[in-house]
Amino acid sequence: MPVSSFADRQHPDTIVLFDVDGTLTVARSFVTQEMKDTLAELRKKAVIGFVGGSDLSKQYEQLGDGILQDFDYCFAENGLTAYRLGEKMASQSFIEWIGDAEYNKLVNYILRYIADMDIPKKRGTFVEFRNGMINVSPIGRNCNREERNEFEKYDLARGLRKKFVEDLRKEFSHLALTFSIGGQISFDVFPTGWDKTYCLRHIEHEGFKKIHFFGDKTFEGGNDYEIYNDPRVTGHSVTCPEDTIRILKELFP
Ligand code: M1P
Repeated sequence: MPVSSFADRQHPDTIVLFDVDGTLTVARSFVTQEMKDTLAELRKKAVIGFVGGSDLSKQYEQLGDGILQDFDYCFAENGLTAYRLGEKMASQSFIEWIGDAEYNKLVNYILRYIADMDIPKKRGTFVEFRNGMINVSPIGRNCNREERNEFEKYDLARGLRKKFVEDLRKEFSHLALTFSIGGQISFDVFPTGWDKTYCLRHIEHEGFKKIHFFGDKTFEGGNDYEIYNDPRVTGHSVTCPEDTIRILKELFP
């Protein structure tokens, strides 16, 4: 069985998967040394992986240059970009799924919608095109940290992203798309089913007997909700990276 790749672990048939923002790191921030040490210890006991909504470049920024060596599985964009023991795994792409004609209609609608939004600041990169999804941000992904925090507060008080997503759902109801608000300034758009449970496809033939998942956005509408509630998974809801460490110490003393 493929789990023999992990025969050096105390529990080679146990995998522990982690969300990134709010679970391994503070949102869009760098991982602490304490968390790195905790994960290195855990890796002696079980197989470990992360499953983030962001693309791989952001996970490099947050978890460090050594992610392909430090984690057994790296799942970016919910697993649409996937690595096992440093080797890239085959996956699908959003553009192949949707096709250029529908994609153009979607992106044109989004850009017109943002052009008409009356918000105090607009920067750049309103649509980020990724392998397994697009990411849409009314302020634009080029905003700095202060502008990012300001936008988050502004949006929380007015529900701008919530309304944007409702309007998109109506306009593109003929497409099986999911709109997921997972971070501070944006939302992700991907085919329904390509949420974080997508990454389980990459491990389902590995023979793991126990799959743990740690995430902070486990509430309905949060981007950890589906995997946290998946019957194949034992979910752990955390409030911050320190909480993750606390639970890990209890589970793997
Ligand atoms: O991992 C959660 C989200 O992180 C970022 O969101 P934001 O920039 O809005 O804080 C994005 O990478 C998003 O895709 C991701 O879901």
